[in-house]
Amino acid sequence: SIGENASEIGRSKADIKKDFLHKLFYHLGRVPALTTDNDLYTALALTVRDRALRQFVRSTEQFAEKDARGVAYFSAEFLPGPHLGNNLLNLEIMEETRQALAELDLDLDHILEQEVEPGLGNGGLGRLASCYMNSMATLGIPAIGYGIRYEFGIFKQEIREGWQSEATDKWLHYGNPWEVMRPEISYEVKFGGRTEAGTSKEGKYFVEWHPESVIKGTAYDTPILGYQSNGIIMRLWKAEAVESFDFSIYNMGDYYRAVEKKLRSENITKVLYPNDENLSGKELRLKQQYFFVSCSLQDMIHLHLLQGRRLNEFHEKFSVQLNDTHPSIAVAELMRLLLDEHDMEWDDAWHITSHTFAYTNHTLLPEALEKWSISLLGRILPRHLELIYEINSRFLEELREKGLNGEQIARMSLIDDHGEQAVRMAHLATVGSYKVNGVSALHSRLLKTQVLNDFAKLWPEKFTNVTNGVAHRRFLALSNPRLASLITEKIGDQWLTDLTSFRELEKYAGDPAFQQQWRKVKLENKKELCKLLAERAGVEVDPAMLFDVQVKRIHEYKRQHLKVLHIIDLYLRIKDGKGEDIAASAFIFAGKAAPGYFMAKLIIRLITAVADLINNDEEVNRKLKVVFLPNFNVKQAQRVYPAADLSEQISMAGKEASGTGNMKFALNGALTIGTLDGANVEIMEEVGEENFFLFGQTTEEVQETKRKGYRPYEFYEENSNIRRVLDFLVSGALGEGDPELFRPLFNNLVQQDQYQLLKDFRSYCEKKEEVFKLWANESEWDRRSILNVARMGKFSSDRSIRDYCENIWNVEPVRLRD
Ligand code: 26M
Repeated sequence: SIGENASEIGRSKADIKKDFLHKLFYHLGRVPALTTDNDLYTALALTVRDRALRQFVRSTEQFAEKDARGVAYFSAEFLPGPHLGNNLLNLEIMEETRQALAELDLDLDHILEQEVEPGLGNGGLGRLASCYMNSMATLGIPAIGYGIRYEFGIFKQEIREGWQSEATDKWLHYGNPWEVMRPEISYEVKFGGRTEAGTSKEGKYFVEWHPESVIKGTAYDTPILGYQSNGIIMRLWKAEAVESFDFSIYNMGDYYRAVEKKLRSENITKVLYPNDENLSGKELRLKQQYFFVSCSLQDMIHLHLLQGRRLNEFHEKFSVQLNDTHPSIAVAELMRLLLDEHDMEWDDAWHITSHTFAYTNHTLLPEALEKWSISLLGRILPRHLELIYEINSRFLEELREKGLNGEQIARMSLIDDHGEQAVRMAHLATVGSYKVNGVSALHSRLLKTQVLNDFAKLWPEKFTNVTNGVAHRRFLALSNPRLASLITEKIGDQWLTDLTSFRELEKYAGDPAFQQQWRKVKLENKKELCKLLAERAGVEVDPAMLFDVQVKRIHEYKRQHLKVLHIIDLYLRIKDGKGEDIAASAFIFAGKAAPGYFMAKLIIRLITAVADLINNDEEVNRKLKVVFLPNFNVKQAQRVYPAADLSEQISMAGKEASGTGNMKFALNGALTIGTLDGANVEIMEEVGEENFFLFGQTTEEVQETKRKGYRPYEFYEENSNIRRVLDFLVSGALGEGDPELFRPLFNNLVQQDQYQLLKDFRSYCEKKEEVFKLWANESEWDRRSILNVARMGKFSSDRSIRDYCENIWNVEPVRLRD
């Protein structure tokens, strides 16, 4: 087989060195004496890509041989992070490569630094998709990830005069050595126009769609490796014009018009939309969603038929996981392909469709639930709108037959009739899927009892939970090599494929010698982060301080400003000469705000203002430092988690669907201060309440507070601490002396406080006192840190993927031969 023929690709130091020099010379036209850093990076990446592609080819052959059932993961976002280091780890050639380069007087770490990561996602949802790719590959799941090859990923964040400013992310500027373009794998996607119904000679009803425009999607494949052997691909679609215009038949005027058309077509995959932005009415966003879904389904059908199978058994061979509602137009598109392009009858097509898809919900925030107006849908996808109406009318008829009342039926309809008529994409996804899951136990429960309650009552067996997990190989083995080695020395390395074996660390938690080694690792990691903080934020931090870290997208529900209010409280205490019990702390923040989200941007401005005040005040800056690290991404994340002492997971209960940063921190030995929200609940359950700093209201208490009529103003009036801190916001002491700068935040907190910061403030401050106290007891802190890590086994994405396989996909791992 082809896979066997490629076996001359070696893994020894000598093989790697030879291939690296070969790439440098023949691919890039360089000799070692005359190279740029990017040449070195590209040559090494190509050397490693060969090996990654070989794994992919071999895995694919074995999947095909076994005729195994497979998974297509549909996601509008992927955040793979830097590939090079991860691939070296998964191929187990890190040391060989390091030595091969050293013989050429080159430093692997310096080369790793050069990689520009693909920022093709916003945050948690996109990163989760990439963690799952690694775990599916590791477990031998026949899988493919389908998505969009955005030319510009998530914007690059810069801080200018304390404010966020956005720059375009030109991640393809130096080329992308990891992808393979597949010009022969391309599909046409139609947009706009009108439909026409007719009856064939045989008397069969049919619909023809006469589109206004047609765009071509071309596949770009990136191999994603699992640990030790398997490789799968992430297939991303790029939009292009259909006609390859022919010089000779155009005069000059038409030539330029043709070029213009080409440019317009390419617009579809130009740029990733930031979330937290009001996307309703964003025509291009709808086009992106439909574009990638249509290409992917056509590709799957093509593959299926190519293997000599019948379309009737499509759902027996594939499960399609919808990563949120972004790809949910797939339900209508598969119906269209089966009905209009493959002549199937409605009932057969619906059977296949509704047994193919499974839907993961990632948020309960009402403003984040996708809706597309009927007018926009009708204009861009006229055939799909008809199909959605038909799906809806059959569904509502079923409800009527079951005896549901008009109010229930209106609530469940795929069409929202309040204001401008719109399609509720979560309802379409739920009706069109055989399984629906939330991403943590709490979130799945709230999904069933609140947002999708009517559906859960109708189809209780459809609803399930899969708690998120993280790629522990990337977020521990790769990014925290010191801790990884220390652990491996103690318990061996089987944790790389079985994180639950970390349990064996428990017996060393109280061992003073081990604690000391543990502490030393953390200190070294903190020293390294200090370099980054000095370089990128211009702040000198003492590595002995308590590193108290909150890194995640900036959003009011995540309550970064709760942490800021507490910092101000500490500052005022120190100024009053009452700061003895405060542990010397570095408060570190990072995260992007959606460009149009004013409050989130103001929170960043508040952090930088507090940082300026505190870091420059000789009276407090030996005790407190505040840092905002710009442009948080996967690369930076890998340097932050290993250096954290305290992880801030302080969202208002009921709002964070899961969180995954919480897991990455705990895995690296940080203790958590957090609410009972998302996966925090399960983390606390695993590590033990006594090893977790819990504060704040529960989801039920939050809802009760709201029901009773929450009046944040009373906290301002009655709690002198809160009043002092809030008044400070508008005192002119912050942000160049303009007392009005933070007025919108002040007003918001005192008048609405939608996320009940003030209600949880006292509880948070009290918990921080406990944190400070424990920090003074080094060995007890270390003991708890070790126990946290020892009990993280559940939160590997390997476990999540096994759950998906068993509860949703009904897919068996394929035992792969080496
Ligand atoms: C959109 C418009 C206006 C305001 C907010 C939004 C919006 C908010 C969240 C849109 C999408 C959102 O969710 C996407 C997302 O990334 N969700 C995250 O998914 C992770 C993986 O499951 C979870 O760990 C996070 O808790 C969840 O927020």
